[in-house]
Amino acid sequence: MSQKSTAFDTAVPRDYQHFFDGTPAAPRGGDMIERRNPANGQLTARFARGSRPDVDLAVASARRAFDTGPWPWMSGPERAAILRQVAAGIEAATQRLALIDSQESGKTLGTAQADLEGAMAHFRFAASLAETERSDAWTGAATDLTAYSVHEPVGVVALIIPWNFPALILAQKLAYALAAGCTVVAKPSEFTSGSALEIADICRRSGVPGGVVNVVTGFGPDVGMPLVSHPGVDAVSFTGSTVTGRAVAAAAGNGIKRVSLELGGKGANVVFADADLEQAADAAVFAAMVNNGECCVAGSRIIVERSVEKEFVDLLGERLERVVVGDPLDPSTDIGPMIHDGHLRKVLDYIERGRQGGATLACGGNRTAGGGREEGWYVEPTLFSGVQAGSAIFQEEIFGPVVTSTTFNTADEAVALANDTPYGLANAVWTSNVATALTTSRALRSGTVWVNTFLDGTPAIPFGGVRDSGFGRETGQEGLREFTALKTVQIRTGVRDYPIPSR
Ligand code: TXE
Repeated sequence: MSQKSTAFDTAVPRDYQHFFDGTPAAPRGGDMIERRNPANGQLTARFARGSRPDVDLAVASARRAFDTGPWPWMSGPERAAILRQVAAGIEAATQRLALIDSQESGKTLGTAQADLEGAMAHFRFAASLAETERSDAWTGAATDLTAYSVHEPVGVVALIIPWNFPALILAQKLAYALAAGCTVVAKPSEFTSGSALEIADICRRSGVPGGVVNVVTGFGPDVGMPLVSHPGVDAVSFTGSTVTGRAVAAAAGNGIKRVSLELGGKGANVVFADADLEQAADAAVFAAMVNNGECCVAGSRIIVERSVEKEFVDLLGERLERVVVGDPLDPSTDIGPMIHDGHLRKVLDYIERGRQGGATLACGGNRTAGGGREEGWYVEPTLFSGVQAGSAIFQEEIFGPVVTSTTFNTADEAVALANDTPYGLANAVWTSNVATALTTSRALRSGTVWVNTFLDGTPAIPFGGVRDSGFGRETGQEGLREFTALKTVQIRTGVRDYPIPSR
């Protein structure tokens, strides 16, 4: 089977339909959503505009595949072999998929390629989990009772995907749901649906039976909510905003469905005076600018010890001045445009609030022509220093190339500042002192803490948040467990003496 799939003419818009039962399906209503490339405003794709009848068909397809299909009953090694084929299929299609994600989201081609490397790694790691699945046995509880547990697939799962990492976040959920033996209905973002549909087709070509992976495209209220509340869906895995996550959790709770939520963050980079400041500054720029700053684990707040604040802000400023804003397809570009004009306005509005709130604008702060478009959706890398903890730019997720700097005097103060937002996804600590690293990382309230590194990890390490960043874990063994339900089987080999006598 050849999975080679090449790049395409970027000037020609691609048309996509839904994907049910292993084949494309036109939307019931017949409407399409037009997606314009945020880098140049040109039409890049049309997606089916789904509605409730499309959701019904997608869920029916996944339901059939789960209730009657071979997928949940296959052995781990059989599923693993297919998941590795999916990884190979993504590898063969990397150039095409990366172009699609870049054109639809505005992320640089390099970031899109890195996302696909990550996606392949998730499919390969999930394959290894599928073939090494094991559980507990209780053999000593009673002489004639043997019990064991089984991690069964939870059923039909809804995966709701945002626009910032279309292929990667899909893979962080899909690979593990498939490894567990679930069937899936994915709803990608209405801005970036192309790669999810292409990956669903790669799954089919790799041997995933029809109906196991379904994709229904459209807007959140039209497709996402009917999907979450659909009685045929057993569990929901959502990545997106806290506001939408609350509504998703409420609907899932109402249906007594398993739900996991990854809801963004406001990560801190806590820099102690004894840290390697050059290294910390390199990481801080990457942490704040990666994926155009549209990243849930962005290190968008610098919390720096007062004695080195000036030095550190200067190091950051020098580096940020060198960040290249421009055409996402140009290999020299570091950051591309914002996802859409409404988001651009939101980011610029935060910058304005920062200016008016008394923070010092150390660099950037403007919309820029970036890739040559006079009216592009580009924002300069922006740094505010002297930022107060109560301000909006310190508290709220900006989701753009904007980083703030705030000072501390003591380690306790540093921790209090880092924890002083409603979020709890990922933070980092920079220090050369092991005791400082251990005590600070313990006190930070977040699902991940990096020490002397940022955005590190492998598929084996679980990822997720606490507080307003959500709950549940993706990736690793824990990521698989989000898609399994524990059954215990108890076998009595002797004759039991019942307390109520039979008559
Ligand atoms: O997110 P939404 P948006 C944050 C970031 C960004 C903000 C808004 O701060 O600026 O959220 O982004 C689907 N029922 N993050 O508006 O609305 C929607 O179609 C069910 C952080 O794009 O949460 C899309 O597929 N689903 C985040 C997905 O939810 C609904 C990544 C996310 O969209 C729905 C993205 C509904 N009622 C944004 N409404 C992260 N955690 O990384 C929308 N959706």
